[in-house]
Amino acid sequence: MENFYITTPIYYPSGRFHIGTAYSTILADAIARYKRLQGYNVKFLTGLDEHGLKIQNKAKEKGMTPQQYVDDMAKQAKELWDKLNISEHDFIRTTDKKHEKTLLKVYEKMYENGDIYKGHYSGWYCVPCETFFTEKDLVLGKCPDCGREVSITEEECYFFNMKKYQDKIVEFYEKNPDFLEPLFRKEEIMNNFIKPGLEDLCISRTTFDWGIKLPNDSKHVMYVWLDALTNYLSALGYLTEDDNEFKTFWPANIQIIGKDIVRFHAIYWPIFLMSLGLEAPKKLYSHGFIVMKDGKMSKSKGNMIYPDTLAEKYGVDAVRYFLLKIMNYGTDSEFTPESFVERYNSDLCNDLGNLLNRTIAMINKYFDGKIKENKYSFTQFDNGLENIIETSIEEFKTNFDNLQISNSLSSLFNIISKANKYIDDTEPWVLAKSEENKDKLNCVMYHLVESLRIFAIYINPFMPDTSENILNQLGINEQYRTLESASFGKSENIKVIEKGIPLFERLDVNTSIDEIKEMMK
Ligand code: ME8
Repeated sequence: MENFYITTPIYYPSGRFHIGTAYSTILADAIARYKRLQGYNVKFLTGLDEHGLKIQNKAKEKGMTPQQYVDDMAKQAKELWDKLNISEHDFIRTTDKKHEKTLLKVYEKMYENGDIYKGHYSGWYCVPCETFFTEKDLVLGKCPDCGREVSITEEECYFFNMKKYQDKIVEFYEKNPDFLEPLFRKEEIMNNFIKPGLEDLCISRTTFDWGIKLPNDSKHVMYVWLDALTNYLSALGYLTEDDNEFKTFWPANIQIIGKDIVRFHAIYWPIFLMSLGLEAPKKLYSHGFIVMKDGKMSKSKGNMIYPDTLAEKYGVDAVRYFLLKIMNYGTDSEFTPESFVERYNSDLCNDLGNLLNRTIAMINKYFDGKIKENKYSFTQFDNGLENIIETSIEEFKTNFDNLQISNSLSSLFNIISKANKYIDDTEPWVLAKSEENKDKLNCVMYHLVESLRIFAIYINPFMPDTSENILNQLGINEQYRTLESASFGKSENIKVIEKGIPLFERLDVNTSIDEIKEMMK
């Protein structure tokens, strides 16, 4: 069995997890699930980035110790992933002993290689971002990442010798032009950061103590980014006695990140790996941000939306579908209550839900719930639908493999809209009027069942419950729920449920929009 390792960023537990954080995890989950369907041995990693001044301050605000605070947040994160139906995964925390063991060894190895030296750092420091900036990095005197105030800070620190790797990172990108997607992000990184010349990176701090102490100088704690990036290795037991998973799963096949942390993953991360003599991940995919009508989500604007609140009201699959559908490849997309309700009603309720309901109702009405398999075409529209299924699946695969996730969903929903049209074209209610059209009618029903069955198999990674629900209502045997069986004409002995259960209840547009607005805080 081939192995497949996929990771999400490890999130800062600095507040309740919003829909943006959920997007990265749901996207990674959809990929992990699809790879499992394809038969890969998948390791799916997510977790929390628990150290640093920001977390230390947050805990203080709440009157808790940092450890108590992060324990509480880790519980919340795990509950959220359960609620959002995130499939089997490993959950790494940077406060795990396992992580600390690897991190210390990683540091020692880099130190022994001569990549770390002691010096002084003076620069503009942004506390929330925990990043130093040079004068020219600042935008109107403020942090270029978050726009907040920065202050001059000077401290003794250990540096990682990035300059030593300047040529190697350029060469790495020449040899691996597809490493970072989308391509325009690579251009940005190349032009704005690599080509102008790398600066050595300060990898320790003395101004706070909520972190892992350097093994050779306990006044210093590890800088959050060296700490955080190492999670992808520590979760596999790298440089510990139990490193089987490391041997099995490294290098990662794909690492999912948001556009805000590309610089860390596209420059420092491959360089750290070079220093350790390790291969870089095969792919780094940076997605865009979910934004609101008035720009970035933020508590102060009162425009935050939480995935669990949304899922409690409208169902997990609707939230998963919506996020995966609206986010275009690599760019920002807007969340609006209007678009959520519109997609829910049109794609899920009208197109998909109605197709299933009509199909089940007709099979019950005309055939007492049971139809025969029917691989032959009886109407002039059969071949057309069979071809659509085939080409849509091919399109789906190409889109999915190219991380065009939203388009891959369109490919699948094309089957649904064409199957709906097929009903209008074949007019089963007319065929039902005469006994001699019985075979034709059976054939039409069989085509509808097959369209829904194949759709349900492929939609599983995106909407796992809906997929199962469709297959159950259609009475599809286990053997016809696999990817191998997902082509036209495979299923047989169909006995559908006696009374169909709606997959998605139609939403009243205005009421629901108001409800969602109410949820936004
Ligand atoms: O940066 N839309 O953690 P973080 C889409 N701990 N995705 C969003 C988003 C939005 N509006 N907001 C956040 C950190 N994300 C570090 C990472 S990894 C070694 C360390 C997602 O909690 C996106 O994937 O700030 C982004 O990269 C991540 O959350 C940042 O999470």
